[in-house]
Amino acid sequence: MNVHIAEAKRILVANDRGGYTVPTERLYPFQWNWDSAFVAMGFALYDTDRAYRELERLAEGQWADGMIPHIVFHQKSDTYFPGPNVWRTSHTIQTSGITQPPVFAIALKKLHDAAGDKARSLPLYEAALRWHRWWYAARDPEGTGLVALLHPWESGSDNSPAWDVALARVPTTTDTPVLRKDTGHVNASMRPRDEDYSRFIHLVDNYAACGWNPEAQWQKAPFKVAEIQTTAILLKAGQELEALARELGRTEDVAEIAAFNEKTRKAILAQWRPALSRFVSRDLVSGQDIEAPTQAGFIPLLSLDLERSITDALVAEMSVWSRGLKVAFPTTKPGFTGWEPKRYWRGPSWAIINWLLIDGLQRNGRPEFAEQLRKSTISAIETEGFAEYFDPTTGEGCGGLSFSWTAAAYMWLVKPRSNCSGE
Ligand code: 9WN
Repeated sequence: MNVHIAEAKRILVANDRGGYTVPTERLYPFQWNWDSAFVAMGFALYDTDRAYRELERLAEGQWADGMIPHIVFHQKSDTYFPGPNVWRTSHTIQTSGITQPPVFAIALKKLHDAAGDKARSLPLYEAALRWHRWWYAARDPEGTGLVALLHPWESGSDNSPAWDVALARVPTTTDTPVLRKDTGHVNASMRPRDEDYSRFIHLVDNYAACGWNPEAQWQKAPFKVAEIQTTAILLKAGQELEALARELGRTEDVAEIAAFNEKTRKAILAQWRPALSRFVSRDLVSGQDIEAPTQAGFIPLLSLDLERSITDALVAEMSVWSRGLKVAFPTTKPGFTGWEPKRYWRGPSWAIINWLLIDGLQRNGRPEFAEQLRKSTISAIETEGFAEYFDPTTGEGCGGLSFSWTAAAYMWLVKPRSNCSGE
């Protein structure tokens, strides 16, 4: 076996905490939502029982209203802030109060394809459908087809320059003391700034004061962004959910899911901006497009069959961003004022983002560019190890080490290409 695959599997064993996988020890000592979905796809390649466990344990955190939270606090740990006492939620197992990108149904489809265990897939399918209904009810109450985030942590791209304008409106005052732990684990120059954390916690205080009620939060939210990356992931997950509904004999759900998907497909297309050669998010507080150049604008490749002219423009723009880099794809356009190649989501390259882009490029008939990105991601990991992310200019592995989703991504990326997208 390839030594790196053996190492990737070893990391997933080391990060196992009893049927669920922490992203990495100490820095992230709980179960994170989209991390676990990526990890489940990794397990689906060689241990489908463990892959089902990963999703089942995540679904234990699902709220009565359908939301699957961004963190499930299965066990206590004092190495992370903010912990359950800051979130003040009321689910049986302690959880955070916000969500994360809905990769879950994408993972379930790959797992069901690999294991074909209808009895085990069905409850997870039902959990995914309840979550998708929650997205449309709670985060798109006006029925636009784009879903909104009320906290930057919900995007999974916490300190992206995409939030700079919208987040600047959020006060830095907090009721909860901000007692960061992350900067005790990794260098502060790689992490969000203190000011970002004050605003993040201001939002948590604000929503906790709403009793985590979605309608009250929607009314009170000082941060509300109809976000293109999350919406594009939701559409891909919706497409997989529609296929699963048929495969699992839930034909009564098909029309509902197909209607979600069609509304969202049209809404994403309406966010195409030819002058920028990207799709854009919308700031729902100001009503303005968010034009900051981030990776999010290319993620619709994953879930839409785009016209040739749009794919050509996206790929041309992606090539410009990637020029001269040691590891593509940068999460912020190099040279942009907000670009910082080591600071988390303000420039670095992430294996899971590349995985989504590679699948999207393949879907849209650009295998050469997909292949370039795949090789550069594999080589970064083989050279630097399973780091949380990579400095695109030097290739240096940054952030947390022995990172679970980098291990899962590696296993998918080294698979023979005809199976890469699982389709
Ligand atoms: C907040 C676990 C998570 C990822 C996110 C990443 C980071 C948390 C943090 O770590 O976010 O959710 O405390 O920085 O931004 O994408 O899911 O790996």
